[in-house]
Amino acid sequence: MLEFIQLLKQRYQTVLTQLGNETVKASYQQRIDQLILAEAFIRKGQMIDAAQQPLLHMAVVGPTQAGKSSLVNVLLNSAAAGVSPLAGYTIHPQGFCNGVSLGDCGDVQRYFGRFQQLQQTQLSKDRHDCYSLTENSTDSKFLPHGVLWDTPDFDSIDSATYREGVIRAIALADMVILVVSKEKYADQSVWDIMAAVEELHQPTIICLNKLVEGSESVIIQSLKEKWRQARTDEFPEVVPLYYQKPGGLPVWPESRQQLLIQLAHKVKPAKHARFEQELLKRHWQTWLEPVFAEHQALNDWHELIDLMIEQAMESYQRDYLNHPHHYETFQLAMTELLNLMEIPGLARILAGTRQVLTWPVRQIMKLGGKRPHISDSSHEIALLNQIAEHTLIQLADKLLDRADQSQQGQWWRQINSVLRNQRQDVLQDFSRAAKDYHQSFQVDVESAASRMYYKLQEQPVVLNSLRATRATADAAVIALTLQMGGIGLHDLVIAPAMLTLTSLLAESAVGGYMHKVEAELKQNQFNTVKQALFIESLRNKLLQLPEQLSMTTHFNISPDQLRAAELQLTEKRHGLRLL
Ligand SMILES: Nc1nc2c(ncn2[C@@H]2O[C@H](COP(=O)(O)OP(=O)(O)O)[C@@H](O)[C@H]2O)c(=O)[nH]1
Ligand SMILES: [Mg+2]
Repeated sequence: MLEFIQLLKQRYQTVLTQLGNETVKASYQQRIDQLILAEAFIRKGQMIDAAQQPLLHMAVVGPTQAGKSSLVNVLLNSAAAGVSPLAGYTIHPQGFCNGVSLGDCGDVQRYFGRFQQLQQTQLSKDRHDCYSLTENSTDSKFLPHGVLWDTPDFDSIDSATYREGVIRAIALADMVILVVSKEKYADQSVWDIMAAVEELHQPTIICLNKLVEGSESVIIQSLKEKWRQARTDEFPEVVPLYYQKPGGLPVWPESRQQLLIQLAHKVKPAKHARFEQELLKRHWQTWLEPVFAEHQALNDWHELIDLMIEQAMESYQRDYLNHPHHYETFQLAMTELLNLMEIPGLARILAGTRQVLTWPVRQIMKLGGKRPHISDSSHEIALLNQIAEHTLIQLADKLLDRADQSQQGQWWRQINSVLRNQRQDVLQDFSRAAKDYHQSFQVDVESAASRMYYKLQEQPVVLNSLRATRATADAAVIALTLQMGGIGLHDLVIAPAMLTLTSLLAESAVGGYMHKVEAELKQNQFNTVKQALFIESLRNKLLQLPEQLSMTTHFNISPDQLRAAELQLTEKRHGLRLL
């Protein structure tokens, strides 16, 4: 699941850079933040699982200048955190150990992943993908043992650049100390963040800093309102911190000395896995919305291709298989039958040319390259190529319609341009497949001829009378002319001698059988053409086109990848962590 969330986040980041629409951009940015949070929260879960006794992490978060760093110092009873009157002074997560040693924090670096752990003094303004972890020897009256994190603000202008650090520090925390000042508590950014982390179920307190005596109850009331609008869980305890003389530090009230230690008891690491799952489920539909839309388009694309192929097959059937003047395959079987019949006077010459029809093609080539092969004059091949071309033209038309009408207009526009670029390639591949099919189908033609010939042998009277007929001799000459390259296949189909021979056979005792052979040949041909040309060549080529859609404008997460992730999302846990 972690990998999938990372992948999704990366795709969002890439696609975002290509977006023009500001509203969409903002919503994508929000999802990226949510994904960063989810990714970090899953890592936190892994950290809990791997540890014998998970360390307690506490994060101090809040808007700029609220006094977070100052409060960190108060809580630690030290001056470890950098305090400044300048906004956006703290820009890295900075952890301070309290009652634990650095050696106990080995898993923190694994949690932070690509973020690098540096000494506090090495943290630089130019690099945001780092954090510090510092041992602190002073004793704190207020803190439980663990790591206290000072975090960058999330509201100043520059915060976008170090936002990921804040999010990672927040997701690492088992409990949260929100610091707001009387000036800043109403900022939308504060409540956006508090809403976004609700699903992490972190025990929280609010420190209201820089208070002037007497103003507190009004502000707390208003804080409560803000909390209610952002969150559904209980309003947390508020610790008022009064404004001290200039340059002073906030003072933690003695009465609340135990507050954070008690809050730590509410931390329930065992529930983390459930919370993770809830978090993912809550956002899943929104996060995957553009992926679902692409899959829908992909699905429509498949359906469209299938529809086009059905139409193409109808044309093939109408304009070739069932067309009295165009259907040449059976006539070719007839010429082969003439060979087998060994017509007196012509048998020897015909036998010499027999290989013309014989598979494999290489043998034909051996006969000498000059003679055109029957495929070259085949009306069927020309027609098939025409149908393929026509199919692509119609497809392009349909794509333009979708580009105008569909919500995924962008997807259809781009697939159309991919199709335009690949058109020649698709047609060439088809044309090659058509030629291959035509040549290999001669085996079926020959076998149809042989079947008819065996049937004739069972009827010697018919066979002999046919042999002796003038029309047969004429037809045999036509066949010979065809095989010598003297005429093309189309001439064969309309040659009167061939027509006469065909009707003679049809009217003879083998007529019924001949029709059966012809019907079977056609059916076989229909299936073969559909499979080898329209499915294995054309359809497959077209189905692959979406793979060439730009990776920078599309998510290109496959339905399989999505299914695998969704399975993990819904799988019941059997004492094992699945996420
Ligand atoms: N006088 C006074 N100044 C404070 C108090 N808390 C914070 N400050 C000042 O507010 C400024 C910002 O504090 P800092 O802790 O750096 O805020 P951060 O940005 O939230 O980390 C600094 O100049 C602090 O000295 C306080 O209780 N009293
Ligand atoms: Mg600070």
